Amino acid sequence: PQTIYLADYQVPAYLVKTVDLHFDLDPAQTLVSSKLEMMRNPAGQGGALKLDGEQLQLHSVTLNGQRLSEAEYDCTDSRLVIDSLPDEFTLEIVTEIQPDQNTALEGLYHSGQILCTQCEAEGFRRITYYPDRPDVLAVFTVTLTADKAQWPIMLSNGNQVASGEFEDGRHWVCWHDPHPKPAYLFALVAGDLYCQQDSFTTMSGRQVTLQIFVDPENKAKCDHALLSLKQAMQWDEQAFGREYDLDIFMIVAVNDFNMGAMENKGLNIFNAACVLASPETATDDDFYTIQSIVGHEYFHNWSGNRVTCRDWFQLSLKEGFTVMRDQSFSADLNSAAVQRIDDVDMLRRMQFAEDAGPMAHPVRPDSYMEISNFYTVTIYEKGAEVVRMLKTLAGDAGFRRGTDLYFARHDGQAVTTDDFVSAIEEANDLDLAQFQRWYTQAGTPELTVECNYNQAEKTLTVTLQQSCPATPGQPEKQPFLIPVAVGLIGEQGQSLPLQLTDETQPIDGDTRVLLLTENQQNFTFINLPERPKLSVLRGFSAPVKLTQQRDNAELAFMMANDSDSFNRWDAGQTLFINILLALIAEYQSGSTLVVPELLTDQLAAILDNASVEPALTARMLTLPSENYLAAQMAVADVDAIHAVRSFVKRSLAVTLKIRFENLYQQLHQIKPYEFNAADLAQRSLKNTCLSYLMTLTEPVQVERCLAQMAQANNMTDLLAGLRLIVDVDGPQRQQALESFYQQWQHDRQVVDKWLTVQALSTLPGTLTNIKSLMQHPAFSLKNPNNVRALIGQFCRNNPSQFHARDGSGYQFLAEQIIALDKLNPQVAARQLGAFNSWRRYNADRQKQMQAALQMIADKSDLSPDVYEIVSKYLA
Ligand code: B3K
Ligand code: ZN
Repeated sequence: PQTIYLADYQVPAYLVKTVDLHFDLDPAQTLVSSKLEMMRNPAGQGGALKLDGEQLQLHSVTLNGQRLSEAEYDCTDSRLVIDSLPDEFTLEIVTEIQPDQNTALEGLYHSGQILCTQCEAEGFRRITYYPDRPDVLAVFTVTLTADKAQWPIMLSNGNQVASGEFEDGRHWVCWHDPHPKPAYLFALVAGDLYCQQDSFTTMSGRQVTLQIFVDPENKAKCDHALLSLKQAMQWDEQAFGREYDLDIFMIVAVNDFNMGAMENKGLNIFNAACVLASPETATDDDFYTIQSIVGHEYFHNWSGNRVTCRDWFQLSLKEGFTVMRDQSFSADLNSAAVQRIDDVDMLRRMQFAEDAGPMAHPVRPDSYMEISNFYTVTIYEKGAEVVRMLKTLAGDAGFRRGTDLYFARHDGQAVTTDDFVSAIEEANDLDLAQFQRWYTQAGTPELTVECNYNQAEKTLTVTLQQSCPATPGQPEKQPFLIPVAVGLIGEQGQSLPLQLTDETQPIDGDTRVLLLTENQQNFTFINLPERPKLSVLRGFSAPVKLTQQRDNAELAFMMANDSDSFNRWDAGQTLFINILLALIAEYQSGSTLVVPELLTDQLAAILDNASVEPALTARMLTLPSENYLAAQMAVADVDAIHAVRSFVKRSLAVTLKIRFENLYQQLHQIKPYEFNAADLAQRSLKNTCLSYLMTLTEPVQVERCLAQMAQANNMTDLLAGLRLIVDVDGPQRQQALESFYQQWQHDRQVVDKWLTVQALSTLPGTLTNIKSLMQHPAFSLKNPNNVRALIGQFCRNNPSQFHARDGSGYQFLAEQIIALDKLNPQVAARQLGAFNSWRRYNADRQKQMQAALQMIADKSDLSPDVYEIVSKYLA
């Protein structure tokens, strides 16, 4: 495969004014006729017309009404090239495709009883020959024809403008999308679908029809997504002044989908798991995720569709910004504090690992082999952090001025991240030249903080230092512009005034942002009669790794007293990590382990105050994951981490048993399910208590867990119980799994959860069980949700089993990737992520992982997707 470079970007040689597509739909063979009104791009370099195409059977090419002979064009595996064209012309191309054979789930494919498309990033070229690049925008008209009985519903982008029937039982529907768009936003859907309808009145008083299309069996699972959609539409009007721009907005749920969802103009297509919900079948986390993904895809209508990307190196222009928008939406609708904690937790676990590994790349990469590999946590989540920092720098009102300018200036255009930054810059009179390094330099900056208090002068000097480790292709880094939000806390836990040298008075408020621009800088706070404690990087004001010398007592103090809820949680996490790492060292040297009293006391205090902020309390009680602990060690010791983390959790449960039991009882109320912040918090804290109690391996706790499952009227409580029971080595385990399956085998979303709980079991024999589950009728390697639920969860989130000493986990993953690559390269390449940190383990495991990677690399006909990642991992 070839490497593509940002530096090679050229404007398109030809533009498409209008596309007129006709589909004669049939899963076995679909005929696609495309009529393109094209013109030479006056700004282009000239030359031949090169259209992209993959896995197409070409039937005919017609230029200005004249059918071309094969000598008049050049057709290869990936291109259709036509020379010596006039400045303006009409090109008609007829191709044939086989949706049934399409297991890659890119282009037009068959999922269950539905025909649907996925075109981002480069799937449209599997439908017809076309300039398949985001900077070619055209007006689409789409006519769909199919057998009416089998395909009564036929959808595409925009508005339905005409329809009719033929005598032979076939019918046709014509859709027109007035907004010029790149091909990656094209979509079509056909099937026998149930439709739930609603409406939304926009801020200017226009009525928009909202429709969700699902398989009839899912008709009771649409309410939450429809509500979320209306919430998103309203939120975008208020928060960003963005109004919807078509008369209809459609969402379709499909069972086979490579990712979460897709923002096709006016016709979002969703992975069924990311849109369908009912209290009996979906957990609180599912409800939460659905709200945020429905929001995310809707927000793309402006950040992505009305203003799109010039090229795929600019992917974070739409993804980073849209994630930042969906995070703000979730924060506004739920708990902002919990949202921030969860977002940062995920960033640190996933993105920091990516940034520290062989696939590290900047938010705006400068090269790639396969663009599908760059839909990463760096592009999405770090990209969102970068936009969030822009908001911190510009202030709330200034950021809004900037985004207003961006949308107004670039509406209908395909632009770059530079254009985005320029709009924020110009609307606020800022200089963001140095800030741009967040887009161009990969790696997680390391921020070191030191405080020196001068009693005589009553000053506190804060020394901030930054550095950034080398990443592939970037040995040296320039300093970043890092916004560091800080506060000062007195002995009594009170906020202290924030006044820097040369300032005549302290600023208002208890938090201020220091701008670190150099490798090292001092900031001196004055008028401080007592020695303050520094609360730094409040709200996680920048995506950096923080080093600050703080002993356990200081961390405990901050955990109890910091007015910034994120930093209270973070102090607790740091305390956990310090204690766990110290115990891991003792475990490695064979010493007896003792959990420090200070930790038990802290948790006791948290439990005693649980009613104040129950959702936050649940987070405060959650130990850092095994993978995250592994990332904190020079050489990750899987077995020690697992043993020590389990030991600490159990010891805490032993000491605090009464408190956990009382709190559990207090929170365990049977009432009708509702998705609201208070109930979510209650269930989350209750199930956290249960997870501690279950480490005690007492029959009474197992009874408690089984009783909760038996009484549960919602999936949150049922699944929380099942997760814990699968780690109990006894007959209850098998019984619980069997009865769960009996009850829910008809429901794909629930069956995937059933696969996942088994994939995450820490009992011996998990891998053997997974292998036999792969033979179960509920599992198919062709279904991405099945693969992620079983194989993906095992390899990524069950480290003590995946990293088994005999290498069986690695061997298993390599075999699955090789098999998957033949079916679905994108899903195969994703699974490689479990090997991302392979060089961080001990020599034995490194050797085994390397062998597994080599076994994949040795295959001759790898997809570009798998080839790129495997070769970068081994480099
Ligand atoms: N834009 C899509 C992702 C497409 C992935 C293509 N491999 C979903 C989203 O980010 O909203
Ligand atoms: Zn997106």
